[in-house]
Amino acid sequence: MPAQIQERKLSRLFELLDSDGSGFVEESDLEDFAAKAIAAAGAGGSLEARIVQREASSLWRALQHTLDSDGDQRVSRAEFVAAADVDAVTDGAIKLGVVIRDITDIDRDGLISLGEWVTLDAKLGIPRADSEQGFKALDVDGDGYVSKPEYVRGVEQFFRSDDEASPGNWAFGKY
Ligand SMILES: [Ca+2]
Ligand SMILES: [Ca+2]
Ligand SMILES: [Ca+2]
Repeated sequence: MPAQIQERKLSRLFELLDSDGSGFVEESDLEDFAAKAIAAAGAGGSLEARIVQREASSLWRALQHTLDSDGDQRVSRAEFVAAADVDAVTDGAIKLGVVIRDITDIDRDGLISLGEWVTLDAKLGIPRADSEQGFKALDVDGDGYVSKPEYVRGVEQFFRSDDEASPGNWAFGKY
């Protein structure tokens, strides 16, 4: 069983993914999530956009194979929060997070600025205050940017850490 904090984090992510509020995450929700990240970056039609779409569809397949225990092609909240214990899903989610990071770095300076971060989060439906708090948490060295190592560590902590003090818990805002 995942720790309670991991259930809370994944529950938050579930709500972001289930954008139509149907109570289930389906393949179309993963496609929408990828499309929003691509639109936020203005990256439509690019090679990077295709990589994001491909990783989103790999993540859907991992979810379906490992978590859709009743086989109805949709993942309920209860099924989804079990993801914390499934490496195929957390690996896929971290990979998707990393390729989304690459397109979110709109000016390609290797760093995510607050402006780039909130642009993405606004599109994903994360409230501004949560987004800013998430940015501050992931910017561990406080230089005003989320570097690639800071980001990757944060996303890994979001999916894997059961420590209440991990900055990455804030990757998708309040949880
Ligand atoms: Ca299901
Ligand atoms: Ca940048
Ligand atoms: Ca930083």
